[in-house]
Amino acid sequence: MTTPDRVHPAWLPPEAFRAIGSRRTLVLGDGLLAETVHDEVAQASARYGGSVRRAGDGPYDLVLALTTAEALPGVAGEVRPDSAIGDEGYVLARRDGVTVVLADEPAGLLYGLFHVVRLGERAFAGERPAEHHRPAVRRRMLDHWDNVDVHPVMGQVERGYAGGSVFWRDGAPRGDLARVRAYARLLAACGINAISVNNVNVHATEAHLLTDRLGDVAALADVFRPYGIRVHLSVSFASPVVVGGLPTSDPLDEDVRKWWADVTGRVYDTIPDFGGYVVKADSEGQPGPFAYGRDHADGANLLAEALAPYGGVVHWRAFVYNHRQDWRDRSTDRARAAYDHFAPLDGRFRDNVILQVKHGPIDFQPREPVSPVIAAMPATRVAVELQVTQEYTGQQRHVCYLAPMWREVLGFRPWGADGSDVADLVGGGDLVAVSNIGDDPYWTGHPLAQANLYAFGRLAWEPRLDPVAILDEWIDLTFVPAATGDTERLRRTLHEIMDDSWRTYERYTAPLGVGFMVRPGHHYGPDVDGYEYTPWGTYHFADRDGVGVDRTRATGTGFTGQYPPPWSEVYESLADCPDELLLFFHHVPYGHVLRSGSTVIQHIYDTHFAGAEQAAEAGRRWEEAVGLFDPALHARVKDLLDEQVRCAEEWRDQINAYFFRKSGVPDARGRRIP
Ligand code: GCW
Repeated sequence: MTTPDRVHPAWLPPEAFRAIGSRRTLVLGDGLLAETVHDEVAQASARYGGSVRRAGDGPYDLVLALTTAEALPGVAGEVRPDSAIGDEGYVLARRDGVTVVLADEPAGLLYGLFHVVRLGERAFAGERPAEHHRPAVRRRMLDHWDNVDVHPVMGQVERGYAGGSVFWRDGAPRGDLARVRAYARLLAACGINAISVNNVNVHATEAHLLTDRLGDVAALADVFRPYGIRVHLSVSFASPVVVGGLPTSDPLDEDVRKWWADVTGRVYDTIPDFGGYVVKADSEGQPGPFAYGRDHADGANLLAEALAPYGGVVHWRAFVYNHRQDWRDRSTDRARAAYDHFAPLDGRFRDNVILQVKHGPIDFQPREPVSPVIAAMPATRVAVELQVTQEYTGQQRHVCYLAPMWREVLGFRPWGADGSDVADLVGGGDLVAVSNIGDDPYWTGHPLAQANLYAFGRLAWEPRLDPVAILDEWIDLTFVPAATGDTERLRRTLHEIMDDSWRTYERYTAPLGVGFMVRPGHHYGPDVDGYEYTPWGTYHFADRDGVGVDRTRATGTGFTGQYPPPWSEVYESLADCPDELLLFFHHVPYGHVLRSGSTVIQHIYDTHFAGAEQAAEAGRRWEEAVGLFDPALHARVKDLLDEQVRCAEEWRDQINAYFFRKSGVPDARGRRIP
């Protein structure tokens, strides 16, 4: 695989700062983040011949100022709003040839600066009425599944597809703080403001990050702080036993409570702006309150109580299910598990507990309904968890631009057309995602997977952004500033390859929302029955007559009843259920006619032929674009597209052959099925 000789700048190439760096800028404000803004402008100015001015040393082309500054010069004073701008917000305006960014707090200045970077020359053209920008979501967080020690099965980064960790290597801090700083900068530029720095599966070494290895976490916090990013830590629920030497971790035990209070106090002595704990409890073998006959409210409240005096929060994951279920038992339904565990606890969590819910009820499949838990807990703070790392969406070997999927999730209205959508529900709260970066020179393995990280940050800031527009922003930052060729063609090529890539991926993988069908263990590539007779709860139930999981109340597991109306009715009904989720909710004969008019079996054949063909078409588009991109990047993407085309054909042939052999129904169009 081709590799560049330096770390790729992603969406912050130096050239993206040309517009700012070639002008006269005033930065007015004190504090760490204002210094960051000053340094960013100074570096850009040094490169492009502009200057950072002092107050009184006008004229200026750009003013970045805190509203608390004693005297705002000229137009900055005129555009200053009467009402509060907010902690992270900013006002952008342009008048009389001066572009102004005003903020109440330094974080707003930083986000305003990166907005000007995004606009480039457009920020300095014409007039611009005052626009008020503020994040819709208060905490915009990335979870790293990075291990400190190399895990014997999962490696340095669990489910990481971009090399090792940028934080840890072989049991120790990696020590490359310049790389961490470059990462912090990229995250701030797309709006991320919180990060957890270790895997939610907390193994023996990682448990010590909370205590004797806290200094390693503090060193990272020091690097993230100037970019407005708070550090959080995944902790083991069994910490009192594992690192504290207590005989129990029972959440109602007095010594256990005192232990957490003491330890947490020391954490805040060391890292005063520490964000809080992330916990995966009673899930896939991780310890939790069930061992003591307690429930998840008892468990989460224990940690919340310890964090409360310092303003810290617990992200308590709702990914709790029985991973040792008997495949013969068709009444147990993994999709039900999170709701069954957590909905009855609504109202019992302390207000600094945030229940972190995966966006779908199963596990980050390319297509799932939105988790019913998100709407089921009005008295609980709920965070939605997305997966930027492409565990089930091509593992950063396939192009799969995920913003369209996330946009659908955020736009879902659990109570129907007149009710709130998921974006409203997380508004003011938390949106979390599992990071997709590693120590790969392109950060994300597949260079085009950078767009997913960028898009997550932007959607967390403004959940109603259009995925195509986000992609344009990303292209304009990442490729256009340094491009030498036809930038319109470059843009067009990337849109052709990426805009619909999630749906392409969906077409050539598991059909109609049934999910999984991946190779057990590593989860890459097709294996239709790979999980069918296992304890993991991810089945498709295909036989000679039909396929799908009956989750209806009438004849199935009753999962549809976890939704409020209208969805409880829509999903229950064979006639009304959306095609793309049909096999998630219903077991149907192969001849069942979809809303689209096609039969299930013909739909399977058609989408698999089409999906593999679309992958091949993407490969051809990319080959034609040689010369428009940096040669090393072009070569890396080409290698990966070759693999995607191969793998998509493998999916097509395995899925089509499997269902042809089960059903005996030939393809109506007579194509070759092996
Ligand atoms: O999908 C599963 C992954 C695990 C992961 C788990 C989780 C961190 O296969 O690797 O563990 O989800 O979200 O906790």
